[in-house]
Amino acid sequence: PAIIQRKDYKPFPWLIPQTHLSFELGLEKTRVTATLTVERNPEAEASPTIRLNGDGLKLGEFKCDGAKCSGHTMDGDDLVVTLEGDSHTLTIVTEIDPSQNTQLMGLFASGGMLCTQCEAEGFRRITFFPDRPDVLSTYTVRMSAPNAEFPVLLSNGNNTDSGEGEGGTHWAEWHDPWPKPSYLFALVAGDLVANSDSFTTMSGREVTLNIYVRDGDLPRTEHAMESLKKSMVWDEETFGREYDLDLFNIVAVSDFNMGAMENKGLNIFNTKYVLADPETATDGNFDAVEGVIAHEYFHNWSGNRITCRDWFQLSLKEGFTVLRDQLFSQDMQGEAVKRIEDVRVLRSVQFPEDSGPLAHPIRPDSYREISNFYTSTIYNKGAEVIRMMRTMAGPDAFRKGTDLYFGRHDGEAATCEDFVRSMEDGAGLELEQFRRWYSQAGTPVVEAVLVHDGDTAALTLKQTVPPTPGQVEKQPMPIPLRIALFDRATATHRGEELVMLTDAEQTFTYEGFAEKPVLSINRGFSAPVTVRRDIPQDELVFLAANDDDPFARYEAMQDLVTDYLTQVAAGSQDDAMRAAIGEAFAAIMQDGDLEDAMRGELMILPGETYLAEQVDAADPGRIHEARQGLKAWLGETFGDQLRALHDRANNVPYGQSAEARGARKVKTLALTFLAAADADGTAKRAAGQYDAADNMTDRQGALMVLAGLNSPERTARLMDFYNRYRGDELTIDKWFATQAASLHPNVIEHVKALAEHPDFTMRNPNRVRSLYMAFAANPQGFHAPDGSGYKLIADVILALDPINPQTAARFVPYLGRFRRIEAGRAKLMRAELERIAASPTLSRDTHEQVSRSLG
Ligand code: B3K
Ligand code: ZN
Repeated sequence: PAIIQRKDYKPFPWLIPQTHLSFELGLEKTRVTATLTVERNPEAEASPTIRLNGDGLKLGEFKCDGAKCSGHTMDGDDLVVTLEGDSHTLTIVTEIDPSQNTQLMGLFASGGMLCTQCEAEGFRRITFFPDRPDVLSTYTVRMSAPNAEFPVLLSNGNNTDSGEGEGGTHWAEWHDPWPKPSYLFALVAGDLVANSDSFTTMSGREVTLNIYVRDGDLPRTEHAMESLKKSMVWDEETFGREYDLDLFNIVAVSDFNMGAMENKGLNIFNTKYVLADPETATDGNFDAVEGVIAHEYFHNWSGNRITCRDWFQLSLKEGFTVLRDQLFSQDMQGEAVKRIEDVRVLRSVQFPEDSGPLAHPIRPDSYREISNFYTSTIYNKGAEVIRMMRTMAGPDAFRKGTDLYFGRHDGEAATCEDFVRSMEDGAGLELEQFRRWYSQAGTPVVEAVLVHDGDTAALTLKQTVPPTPGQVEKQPMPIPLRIALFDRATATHRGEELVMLTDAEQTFTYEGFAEKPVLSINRGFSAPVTVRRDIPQDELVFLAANDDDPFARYEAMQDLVTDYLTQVAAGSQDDAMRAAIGEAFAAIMQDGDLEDAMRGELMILPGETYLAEQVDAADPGRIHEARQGLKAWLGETFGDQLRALHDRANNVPYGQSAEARGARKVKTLALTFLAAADADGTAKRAAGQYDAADNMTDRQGALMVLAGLNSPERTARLMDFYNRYRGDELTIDKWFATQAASLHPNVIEHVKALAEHPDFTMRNPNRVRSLYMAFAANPQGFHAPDGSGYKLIADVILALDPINPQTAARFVPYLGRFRRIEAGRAKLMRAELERIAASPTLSRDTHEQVSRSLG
């Protein structure tokens, strides 16, 4: 299959000022008539033909300027038309069957409704079109459909007209005044009800807001509506961005490949990121709804008003929009905890990606299937790179930079380079060397050594950027590190400073330290790097207790535990170190100044994937045992304190206050430590939490703990959960995921049995992810020493690939990590990848991921 290269970009030779689409909608048969006005693009090299992309489409009628035309041929899936004049009108008829569209790209059916997903290349499954983000067109859409089945007809922009048709049909016309690329087109037809509200923008425009769901789901839409209104105010206040249509629609659908989609004026969401109430949604779900609603809304400027020139620029909209949603959530929920959560995701997903065979820069140089590049690197590392610019500039200058970017490129399909230049001109940054963050892959490693002599402290920083596929040699990156030097006696410092490490090695000196200070570095996680600091254990303990930067405090605790666990996994047990961890842990549990939300963060042990990343040839089995061993020891040693913590938190009534949310977090966390130490006693305690629960956070938390235990309480509560929520898709997803993610020794058998459950289906991505992604991310099941976990996931990939290649390909990275795993398991993982590769009918998606993984 063809490799697309960033350096080959050429502007499209034609403009498409107007796109008129007419749909005769039906679940099994939809007829699409596209009428395009085309004109030569004066800024592109002239071409005698126009290439209209298609994917699996059959051309029905085709006309040029209203007449039959012979000057067109099929080239593979594309339609290529010879055009003699400077402007023409093309009429194209296609017929599609949404009910057979299991890929969920283009126009597809979900629970009796019809909806679209066009990013990145789904529009070409609806009609022939230059399906690339730099072709902007003004869309007018007419839909007609049977009234009874599809009473609601939606598209982008404004509803301009509607009426009754023949034979029980009706029709609606929509017009979007803002030119957009095809990937932002959307259509929805179905039997839906709306939660309606309104918002007045900063200039006084009244915007109607609707969240469309299936009848019955309406009571679960309030949180999404509140989140939307908060997002709209926040973007006005923080980035000066105002909404630009009179209508903003959101539609929730059950079958969706990802979280949501930012189509202009008509966001389409996975139900998972819309529906939430205390009975069925955890606190994590509430936060995810708020974050994704914000993310898609913010795309209206960072993505829609300014879109991407080509898909290599994807991080231009995604990295920036993730940063915007992170800053929003920090403002809504508290900066410290949100920052820790975001870093945890980065380290457990993006760092492994960046150290493996699929590593790529945030602006890649080539791809075969663009769907494979909606990665944590593009999204999360992309956000970190822009966050560093904000850290270097400060929030006010950063805002000047974004203002300039939005002003300069409004209405354009822009590049990462445009963004960087706006930051240079608007925020006053010098970013020549910084551009390497866009072109070099791999997580930089910074070694920090602090030496004290006389009254001088000298900090030496060395950086290396590891080799990644296709990039062996790396140049030093500019790395902004927020640091502070603590006086141990007073537990204070003289103020934080921002150190810029720009060379391979640099030394920074500080005068006036009679005693050796304690180094706090990369505070707030100011740079997405791995810091290896040569620091005595007692200094980590000191920072874990005293650092005034909450992230740095968390980090000290993580480093302490990481050092200990990697040693244990390597076969050496340091009891003094464990005792030090115990002291720090107890101090955290008892610190009266800490909010529970932060207490919880400090108590969470580093994850197994992260731990595995810290060593060469990781043995997942030993890492798992080491981590469980420490949990058991802590649960045993601090059993009384943990039970007291659980009891205290249990007495806090349900609510959305930070206090109540924090209490729920430490409540279940306390159980996880207790369970590792005392299975029987904790099974009873967890069952008590389950039975008394008046919210999903407590209920699922208790169920999660029980699912890992061999106890009668386990079976009874799993059955209760299923019967209680039977028929409620999102909650039954939790039932599948909780079992697949469990610590139970027989998890593989459980997963295999669940795959046979009548509620399991390969057709619904949420269900597939609930069962199999949860399992693939469960180290003790997935890394079973006999390779049965690998085989299971390989079988899933092979079975899912013909149904939904995009989702199938998302499982490949779990197997692709074999180079970082010990030899015995690595061989088994590799063998499964080779088995997949040998399949003659792989999709482009899966084929690309497997062949890159095998390298
Ligand atoms: N832009 C979409 C992602 C589309 C993924 C297509 N495979 C959602 C988002 O990032 O907001
Ligand atoms: Zn996005």
